[in-house]
Amino acid sequence: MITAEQLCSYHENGYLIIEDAIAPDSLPALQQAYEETIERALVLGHAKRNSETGFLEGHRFQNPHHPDLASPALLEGLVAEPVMQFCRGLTGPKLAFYGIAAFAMQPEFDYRGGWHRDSYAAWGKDSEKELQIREIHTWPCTQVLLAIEDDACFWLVPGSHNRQNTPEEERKFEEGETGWEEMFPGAVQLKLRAGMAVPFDSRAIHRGLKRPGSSRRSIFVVYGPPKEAKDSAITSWAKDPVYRDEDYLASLPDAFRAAVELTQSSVS
Ligand SMILES: O=C(O)CCC(=O)C(=O)O
Repeated sequence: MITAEQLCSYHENGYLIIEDAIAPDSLPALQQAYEETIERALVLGHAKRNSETGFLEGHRFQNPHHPDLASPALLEGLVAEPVMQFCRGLTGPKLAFYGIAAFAMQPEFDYRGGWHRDSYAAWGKDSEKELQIREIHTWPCTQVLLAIEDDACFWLVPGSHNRQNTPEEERKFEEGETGWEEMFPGAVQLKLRAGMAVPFDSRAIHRGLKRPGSSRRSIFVVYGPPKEAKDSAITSWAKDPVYRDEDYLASLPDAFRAAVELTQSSVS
């Protein structure tokens, strides 16, 4: 049960850790489904295989919910009840599904994400739209990091989601001090156990960092209100007719189907 205190904490810090988003006894099936989805994506060309490593090129692929790939155990994980409760508490009862990035890295992969706000990438730092969006106190969209295996790669500056940069942050962004070796004041590293979920406000200053030594299996899924879905850069999948196939829709978990259909209505 997600409490009012947890929602308050999200509004204050820009993220929330949901401890057992995936029940421990559902984890092995989810982990196996994810490995199978990655392999199917590589075989069917939904993700590119690196010829040297034999695994994924880069650190992630998109749309593991494509009809060629969709696996019930994986999709059930994306709409796990604690995650849905949180998202409905934030957004309201009508919850659209915007998109997914599926992260998969082998132990030797060196992933050194830079510090950023997603609003910079989406609209351009200090553009009229970006400044307007950053002024909004409560942003109704949320990005959920679902840890399919233990994951200590995500870092975030609590409370940075709905305020301007401090002078020090501004200087770092302006001077390009955003590389993996940099630290932002107050940033925290989230050390997640498999099965935890972290909804976060992606306007916050954050980064991902995985040095060689451990693998990473995590999914980032974005939910938000139907109205904004048509303006989002990550909802283009919803225009593809393959996602409207009746057998595909009928195969989806109810909560996921409802969220998919709201996005489809919004973009068409
Ligand atoms: O890899 C991560 O944990 C963060 C990913 C990220 O920065 C992003 O999706 O914007």
